[in-house]
Amino acid sequence: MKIYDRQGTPNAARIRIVLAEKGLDRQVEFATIDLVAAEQKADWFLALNPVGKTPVLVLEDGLALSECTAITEYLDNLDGRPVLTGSTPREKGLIHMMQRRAEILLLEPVDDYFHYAIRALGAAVEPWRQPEWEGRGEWGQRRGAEAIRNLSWFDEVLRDRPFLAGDRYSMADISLWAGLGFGRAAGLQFPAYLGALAEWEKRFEALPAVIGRSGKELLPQDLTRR
Ligand SMILES: N[C@@H](CCC(=O)N[C@@H](CS)C(=O)NCC(=O)O)C(=O)O
Repeated sequence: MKIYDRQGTPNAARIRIVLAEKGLDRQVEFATIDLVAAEQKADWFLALNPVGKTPVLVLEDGLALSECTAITEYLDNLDGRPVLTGSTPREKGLIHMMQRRAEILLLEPVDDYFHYAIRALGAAVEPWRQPEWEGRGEWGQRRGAEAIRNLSWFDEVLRDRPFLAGDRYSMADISLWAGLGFGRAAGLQFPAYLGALAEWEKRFEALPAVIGRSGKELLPQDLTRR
């Protein structure tokens, strides 16, 4: 299997955690995509994923899977013992819903903040807004504020369960964690008073698939100074 991604980006991190959880790290070859140089918008890459985003997992038979959720479903079910996407209908439904909420309420607004409030990936990817754009990303600013507000909902959920979909972690928690790290790296100031969320983050970072890797191996550092 081959993965096209860029180490240190939030969506690459999501899949790298899945690979570690499933013990699949060694069965995958990585190819780095230069996101700042817009390699993800080149014709050869768009033939793999017309959305022009990473990661993409290419299987031995040539099938190219994009979207972290689809890639996670595939990897989690390869050994017939899914642990991140649920095994009963109830678990699957709940995990899918929580995962999507982590995207809608956090990852997507943070991504909009990154692309429309700060310089993001730069001129090769977003030429239409250079250089006049600086400081004018009002919509991006509003999306950043939404991401901050939405964190309270996750805090409330995590007050009465250790992980978003219950007693064990799932792909929903991976998405939430990636959203938090992405937001911080993009310069969003998340409130410190959300105690249940802070405890959950410690629990998540102590998981065998994550421990010791939460620094720049997995997450972006400072995205505000490009
Ligand atoms: N919904 C997609 C999001 C993918 C995504 O936004 N990837 C980022 C890297 S973290 C990317 O490739 N960005 C390049 C661009 O926006 O041109 C997924 O789940 O895989």
